[in-house]
Amino acid sequence: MSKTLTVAPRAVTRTFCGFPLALELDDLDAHVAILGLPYGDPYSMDEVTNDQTNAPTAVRQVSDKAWEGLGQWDFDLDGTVFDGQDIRVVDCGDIPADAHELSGHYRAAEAAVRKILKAGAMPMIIGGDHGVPIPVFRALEEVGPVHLIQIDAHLDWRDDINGVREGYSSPIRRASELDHIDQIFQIGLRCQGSARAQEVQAARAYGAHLISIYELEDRGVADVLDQIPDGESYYLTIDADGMDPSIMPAVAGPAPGGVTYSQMHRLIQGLVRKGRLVGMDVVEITPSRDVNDITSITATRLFTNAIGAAVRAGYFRD
Ligand SMILES: [Mn+2]
Repeated sequence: MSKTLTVAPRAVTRTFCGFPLALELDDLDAHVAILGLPYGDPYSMDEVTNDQTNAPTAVRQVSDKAWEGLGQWDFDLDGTVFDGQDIRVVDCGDIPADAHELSGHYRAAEAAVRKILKAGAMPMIIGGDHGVPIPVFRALEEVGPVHLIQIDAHLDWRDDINGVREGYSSPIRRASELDHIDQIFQIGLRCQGSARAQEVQAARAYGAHLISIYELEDRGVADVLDQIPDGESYYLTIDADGMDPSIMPAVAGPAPGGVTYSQMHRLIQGLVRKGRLVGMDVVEITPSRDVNDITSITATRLFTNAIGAAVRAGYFRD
C-alpha cells in the first residue's frame, strides 16, 4: 500500500482519560459514568454558548496530561487508581442543546443522571456553568436523602437573576427547595459575588453551614469533615472559583485565596470514606482563560482522586 500524502484530520476530542464511550444509557454497565453538561440556563443570549460550554471538551482533551495510565503509581492515592480491582469507568459523552428549546437540555440532563444512578453508577459531571447541577440535584431523588457539599467562593442562593431561576447564581437555592436534599455545607466562601444580605439570611434560615475559606484554614479539613454526618450519602459540587486561582485560574469570577489542592484532596478522601459519595461535578471552567492547562488538569485530578478513593472505600466490590 502506498503512503498517502495526507492523513485523516486529527481527532480533536478524546474521551475522558481514554475510557470507553458509552452512549446507550439504558444498557449502562459501569461503576463510574463521566458526563458532560455543557449548557446552563443563560441570563442573556450571549451566555447560551459561554466559554464554560467548552469545558467538557477542554477537560477531556487535557485529561491525558493528568493521566498516564492504569498501571501508573498515583502518589495522591499511594497506589494505582483502580488498586488492582476490576473497575469500569465510561464516558457517556455530552448532553446536547437545542437552540429552539432552551430548557430541553436540563430535562435531558436530569433523565440521563437518573439512568446513571438507576444503573448503580456514580455520575461525575463536567460542566458547564454552575446552573448545570440543578437538573442533577433533581435526579438525586433516585438516591436521596443526600447531603450537599459545595466548594465555591460564592453563595449561589439568588432566587433569580432577571427572572431566570435556574442559572449559575441559583443552584444552591434550587437545591434547598428539594425534599431529598438534606444538610448543605458551603465551603470556601470569600470576597463578593451575586449574594446580598437577603441571600445570606435565606441560606442561614435554611440551616446551610457557611464555612469561609478562613474558617476552613483555622479549623482544618478534618474538623470540617467531622461536622458532616457519618454514614450517609453526599453529593459534591465543585465550582472552579472555589479553588485557589493558582490551580484553577480559568474561571469567570476569580477570587483571591481559595481551597488548595491538598485541602481538596483531603476533603474528597475524607468524604468518600465517611459514607457514600453518590456523585460529583466540577463546573465553571472557562478554558480560554486557562494557564498551561492547569485548570483542566486539576479538574481531572479531582475526578481521578475521587474514583481512587471510592475504589479504596470498597464502593465497587460486588
Ligand atoms: Mn458557583
